[in-house]
Amino acid sequence: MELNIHNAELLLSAANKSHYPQDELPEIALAGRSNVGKSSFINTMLNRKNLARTSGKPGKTQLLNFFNIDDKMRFVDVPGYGYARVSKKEREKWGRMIEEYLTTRENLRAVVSLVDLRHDPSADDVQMYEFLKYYEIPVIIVATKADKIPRGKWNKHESAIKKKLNFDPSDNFILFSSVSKAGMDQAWDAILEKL
Ligand SMILES: Nc1nc2c(ncn2[C@@H]2O[C@H](COP(=O)(O)OP(=O)(O)OP(=O)(O)O)[C@@H](O)[C@H]2O)c(=O)[nH]1
Ligand SMILES: [Mg+2]
Repeated sequence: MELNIHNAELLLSAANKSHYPQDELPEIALAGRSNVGKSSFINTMLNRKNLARTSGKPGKTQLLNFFNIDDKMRFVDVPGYGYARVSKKEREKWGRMIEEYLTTRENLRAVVSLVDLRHDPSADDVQMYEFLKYYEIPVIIVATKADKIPRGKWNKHESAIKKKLNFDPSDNFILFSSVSKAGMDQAWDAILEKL
């Protein structure tokens, strides 16, 4: 697929099915802990500074944000999980929103599941991976913030993450940095392959 990544925009934000875009374009969703770098991933992949809004403030993204890329595909930025300072009620609302999207959306081709390369995956990270495997949703694991780990230690961190996730070797695992752009080409290859 020929994609002009410069032709990208936020199409709409939605909390439920009735507001999702109504067409057949393939979608790639971004999932991960709050602050892991989902919005930064989108910006880096699209070579934009702040198309998907990022901030030091976790829990900023509250809705599913659909980004149109060249009228050929979409990224769907999903609110992060595991942010401590939200009420139980909000967490439940989040759970329903994300579950509805992931289990019913026919446009969904794969989920890019982001984890922080520096740390062992959280219980929520493990649960998300298990959820995606259970529903047989194709998954690409992207380990973010690789610039914060010396290259000589990347392997060690990668192995620890794979072990904790009970990683399926047939899935993609990509080391990524929004700062150095490491892993960007690999991530595009993996995504385009899923469309
Ligand atoms: N050094 C470094 N910092 C990063 C990287 N990716 C993201 N960050 C920083 O991490 C913080 C959070 O990034 P976001 O992209 O907003 O994270 P998010 O997953 O979208 O967070 P929520 O929308 O709250 O779920 C920001 O300060 C980013 O600049 C990376 O690859 N390297
Ligand atoms: Mg975000």
